[in-house]
Amino acid sequence: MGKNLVQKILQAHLVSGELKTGSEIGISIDQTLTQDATGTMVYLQFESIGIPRVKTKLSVSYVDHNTLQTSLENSDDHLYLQTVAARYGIYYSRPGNGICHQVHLERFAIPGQTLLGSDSHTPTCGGLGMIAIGAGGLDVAVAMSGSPFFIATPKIVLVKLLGHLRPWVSAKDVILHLLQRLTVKGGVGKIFEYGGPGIRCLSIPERSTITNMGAELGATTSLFPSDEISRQFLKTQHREKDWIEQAPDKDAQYEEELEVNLNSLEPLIALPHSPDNVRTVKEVAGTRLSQICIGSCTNSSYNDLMVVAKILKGKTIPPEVSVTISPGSRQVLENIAREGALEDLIGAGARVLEPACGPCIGMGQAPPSGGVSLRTFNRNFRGRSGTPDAQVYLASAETAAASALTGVITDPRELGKPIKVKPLHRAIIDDKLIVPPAVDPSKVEIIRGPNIKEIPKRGPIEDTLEGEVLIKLKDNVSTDDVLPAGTKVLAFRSNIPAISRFTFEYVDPDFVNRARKKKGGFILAGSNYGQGSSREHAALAPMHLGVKAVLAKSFARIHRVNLINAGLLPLVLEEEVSYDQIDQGDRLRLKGLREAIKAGKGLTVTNVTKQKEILVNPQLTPREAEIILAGGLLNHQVETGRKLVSAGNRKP
Ligand code: MIC
Ligand code: SF4
Repeated sequence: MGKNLVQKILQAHLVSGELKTGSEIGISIDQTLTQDATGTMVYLQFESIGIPRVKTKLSVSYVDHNTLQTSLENSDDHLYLQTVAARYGIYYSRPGNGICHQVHLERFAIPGQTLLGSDSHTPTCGGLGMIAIGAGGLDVAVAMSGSPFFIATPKIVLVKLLGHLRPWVSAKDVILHLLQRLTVKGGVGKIFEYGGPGIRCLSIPERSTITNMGAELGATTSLFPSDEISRQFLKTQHREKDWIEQAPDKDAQYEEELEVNLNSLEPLIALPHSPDNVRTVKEVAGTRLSQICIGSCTNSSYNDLMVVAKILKGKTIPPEVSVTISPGSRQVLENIAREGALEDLIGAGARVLEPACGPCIGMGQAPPSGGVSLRTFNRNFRGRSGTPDAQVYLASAETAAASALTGVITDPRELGKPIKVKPLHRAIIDDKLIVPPAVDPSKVEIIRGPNIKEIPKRGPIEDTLEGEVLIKLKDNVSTDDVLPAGTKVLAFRSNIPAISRFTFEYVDPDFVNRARKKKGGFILAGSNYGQGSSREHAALAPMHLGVKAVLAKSFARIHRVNLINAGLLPLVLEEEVSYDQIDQGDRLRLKGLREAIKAGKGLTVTNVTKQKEILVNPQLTPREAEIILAGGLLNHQVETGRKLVSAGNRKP
């Protein structure tokens, strides 16, 4: 039986387990990436594992989320990241060099390899034929120490693209179409492998727009084959030597197949407040905008910005709307400058920001109260922009640029004749802001400012957990809801005690006080709890506030693992009705936990207040059960290391 591409790459990296949907496998990781907002935790955790140098083929640390250095906390974090990278064999991409996913795609991605990143949009590099997976920071730290990454084998879905995109319709519309069809839960437990003749009309940055936003489907990752188009892309990057063909067998099998006829797509837009709330641009055309933001790891490539520049050239942006442009990388900025496009953008009145995440993570450009913002980004969760009552829409660079001319949502097809951008043949390559690791690590002093605090750890899990339900949440609660981003909060990513003050800030401002007063308790949620960002702070902060376990109808993949890694039990409600039988303030009790976890059994929660028994299941693999029993992955790693040493077989 022929193999699909996902199976081929996974098989080549398989360290343990069997490629059978649902069963746990361990895969070796070739490359890792981190960004500053998750990276400080990753490196603190890596240091506590106690390995002298990373064991991956390549590890890169990016600073792209909080580049503003609005306070000493940020600057101190950056200094820590730079020095810790130099010491442990990690490349360091300095602030201003660009967004991790865009830079990684340009400078480091290699078809057929595996990449693990402490950011949920790591699948961006799947556009170049990598298995690129987003994970919590601790998983990345562990992968850097040479241990495999464990995951339940996902279901492999073929997305067959047919036909050609029509003028003014772009890759963003392909993924918005899939979000409309499948929803933000539609990709959970799946990998999307793209194929079919339609892939030939998509450049690598366009493919990467699609794989990037596969994260919004909840997918483990998404990937395209590596073909002639990939070779051309790598040639443009002066790294043709990294090209290798990657394709499924001719008779490859898939567990599920979908077809998308590219010819039938039209410009689409996600309405507030979810990336799957998709309509045609036509349906909402005319909506007045106060702001347009172009950029983010989804749509900030050379091609995206060239299209925008050509649309804006010689025109003036109306005064009612503020337009910002964040190039994906310094390379993109230098190349659009060479082509004269930067001048066109500035000339039209756009504000050109530095190559970084910027407004996407709420670092500036919060819309006015009740303002409407159109963004080429990938997430529009309520409050993420920094303005709780802002209305954020997501669309392509073409739609954003057409709307920048009118100040209202505008279908780009109204611009008439399509625009052609000459493909970049040889990019200006300038890696000055990528600092290689130190040749002599012993000479590197790791600098730790006062904002770098130790990572809190939980002790081994108790046999009985008891407490109140501190909060009852609905479906699709995101990690932005659990722990928001933005200028106020991001500075404390290396300081869990300080950042935990913001837990559920926008959802329930009283949560932190209540959690402290009640000395911890439980969280109850609906389905897909913890979707979105990979920030492990969304597990560590509640843990720090005394949360003992989370009960939910279902969990998003990365957050579930982050909870386990932090030593918190993710408990799936066995029956839908149980959700209605628990209210905020109810007292819950779980007994005989350790035995039940060891035995891999389900558990009964007693709702002491309502006198009801509720069935839950932690659904742990044997390895995850060990982690929970040890009180989290760090404790578990140390224990495993100790066992290896005492058995006299510690690997060098
Ligand atoms: C995001 O887009 O939500 C982020 C900010 O990049 C996060 C990571 C973080 O919270 O630091 C992600 O996608 O994982
Ligand atoms: Fe940065 Fe936004 Fe991409 Fe997250 S989604 S990595 S914040 S640009």
